[in-house]
Amino acid sequence: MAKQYDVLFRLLLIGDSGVGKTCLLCRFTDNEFHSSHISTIDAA
Ligand SMILES: Nc1nc2c(ncn2[C@@H]2O[C@H](COP(=O)(O)OP(=O)(O)OP(=O)(O)O)[C@@H](O)[C@H]2O)c(=O)[nH]1
Ligand SMILES: [Mg+2]
Repeated sequence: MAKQYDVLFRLLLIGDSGVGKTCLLCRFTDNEFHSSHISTIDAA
């Protein structure tokens, strides 16, 4: 089932790969930290 939202924000974070952009969003949205690095967009 699709995740239910009270409020939906769309954020664009730009920066070098592996600096922690996804982790920052995960911390704010779900209060979680993932120690593995899976590139959001694998452009390498
Ligand atoms: N020690 C430490 N590691 C972090 C922190 N933030 C992120 N990391 C680690 O850094 C790695 C990359 O984090 P991501 O959030 O995936 O990086 P990203 O900027 O989204 O990378 P791309 O999606 O490739 O652009 C992961 O292994 C994270 O666990 C932090 O605050 N402290
Ligand atoms: Mg990412």
